[in-house]
Amino acid sequence: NNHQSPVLWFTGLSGSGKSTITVELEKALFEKGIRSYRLDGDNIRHGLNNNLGFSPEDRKENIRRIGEVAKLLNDAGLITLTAFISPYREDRDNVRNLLANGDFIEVYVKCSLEGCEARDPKGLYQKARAGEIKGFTGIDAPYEEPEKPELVIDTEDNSVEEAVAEILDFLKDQQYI
Ligand code: GGZ
Repeated sequence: NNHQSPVLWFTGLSGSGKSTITVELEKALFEKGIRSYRLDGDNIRHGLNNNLGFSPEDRKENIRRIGEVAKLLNDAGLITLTAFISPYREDRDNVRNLLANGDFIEVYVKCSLEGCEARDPKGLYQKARAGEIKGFTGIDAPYEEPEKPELVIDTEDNSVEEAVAEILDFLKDQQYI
């Protein structure tokens, strides 16, 4: 085990499966006796970032603060899992550069807009299509795909279990666990 703990930065559209995968990954790591910490909308957007909305500026600030928190958790030696759309390439790259030791693992949770919209677990796409939510990612706000992610997880055709297994394999290959 040659590495410091990584930050696994999950990015992808709403409904792509980021939260579900990170919850299950955290459980799988816990069962192996590995401590991790998960940052997501529930503990960040409702707390630290409860003054931020979804304008481009606010999303940028959202990601900047999450990057700083991830750095602190990483310094404390925890595997850190973050589950945010993080739609802008530049903002993700800024976090990558903040973690200068190279332990930023960009995980692209890939699912087509059609696929995410068909799931629509919270009915948000429907609201966005109806114009009840403005600036919704994928509808009338951009999502910039990662160009060189360390890992691509296709959730269009794969189960959550398969996704978790793939990430665990990657972490083993890279000698993180
Ligand atoms: C995208 C929105 C929006 C808009 C509310 N656009 O499926 P969800 O509900 O649980 O995930 C989405 C979440 C996105 O927050 P993030 O902090 O991940 O976004 S970002 O990284 O861009 O800052 C969705 C909900 O918040 N949501 N309005 N306009 N998603």
